Amino acid sequence: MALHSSHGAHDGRPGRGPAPRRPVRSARSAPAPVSRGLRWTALGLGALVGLLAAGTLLGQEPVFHGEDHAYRVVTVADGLQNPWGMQFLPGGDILLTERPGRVRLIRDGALLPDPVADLPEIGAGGQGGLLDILLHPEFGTNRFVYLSYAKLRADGERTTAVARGSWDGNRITGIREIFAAEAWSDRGAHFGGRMVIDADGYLFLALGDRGYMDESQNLRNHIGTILRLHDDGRVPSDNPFVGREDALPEIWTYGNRNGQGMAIHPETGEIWQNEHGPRGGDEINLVRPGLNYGWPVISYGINYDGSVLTEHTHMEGMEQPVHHWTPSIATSGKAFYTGDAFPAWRGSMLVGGLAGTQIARVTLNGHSYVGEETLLSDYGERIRDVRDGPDGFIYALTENRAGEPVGKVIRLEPAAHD
Ligand SMILES: [Ca+2]
Repeated sequence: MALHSSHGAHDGRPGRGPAPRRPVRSARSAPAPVSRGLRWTALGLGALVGLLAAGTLLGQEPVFHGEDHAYRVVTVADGLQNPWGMQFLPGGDILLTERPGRVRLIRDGALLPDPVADLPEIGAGGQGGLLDILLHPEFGTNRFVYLSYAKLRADGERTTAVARGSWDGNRITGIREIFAAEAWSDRGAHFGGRMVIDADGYLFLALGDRGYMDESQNLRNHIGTILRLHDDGRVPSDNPFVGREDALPEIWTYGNRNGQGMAIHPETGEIWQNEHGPRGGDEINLVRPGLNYGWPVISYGINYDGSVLTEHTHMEGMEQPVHHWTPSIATSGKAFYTGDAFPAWRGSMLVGGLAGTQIARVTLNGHSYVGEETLLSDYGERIRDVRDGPDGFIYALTENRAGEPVGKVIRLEPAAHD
């Protein structure tokens, strides 16, 4: 496995456009599917060997042996192109995004062939495109669905924006932009994009540094921050920088490099985040208002070319991460596990890894890191998002870095130890 083999972000391949879409195998009402033989030819011999190794040709699912639990990996849906975010609807159906600009629905266990939202124009390309999807905590009554995405401007620059629509049972309707960040750039990297809404109804959005790392310390724009908004995009009057002339009022935290995962702790209600370091120095952070998380003044990482990025790992007035990974696993989406299927894992923080092709199951003691177990290490897929399923299983999105339509929704289920 090559970690960060090229200069640039390890999260994607900037400049690479979306690949053509292929038919989806698991669609319940799909048109006549391409034959399996043709599909494997298209995927290449390497993928075929991988499928053989995984036992899927024999209808078996690979079983992995963790420290406390054995688990099998079940493919819920495949044929996806850079799936990025995933949410469970009441009843267990799944809404998910594909980065080129599609919202897909898994209904009764089958991926429907057609997208289920008419989106605003999405600035897809590089790491940008349609990003996260989020249901409002009061979804049962207001039906609100949030989407984050790269917004394209006439001059070709992009930023991260949030739109809100309503779920009508079959589609997301009435989608309109409620917020666009001051983070415009013609660069293709570090859009952030992960969202959560807390119990008080505030929407939090992670913004990356867009390739301008020093701007993460500049409060006059939204680059390298976490923002806090009302659920309709307005600015809360009690945000930490409201009233300061040298700061934008949406900012909740700053000095963040590229937040790709956020999750609310199921017991404390606290927001936890993980962000990509440069080469090394991926971080887990506890998100608290007004704080400076240090990028790029302090970091445990180095430049992609191996040179020193900063001499400092600590500085007064800047937060230490709860944990950092060197080498980077390229942290992605995250979740806290609350299910019953894997009792020994309950309370764990699950962190996806892209380059690290894993789910890191992190044990915390309060605000302290205790240790971690690497899940899916032999599975060999980039993990883009992790979710705590309502059925007690763990769900994840996998992707191919080149943007080929081989992404999957997978589910970890308990398996008997041999
Ligand atoms: Ca930091």
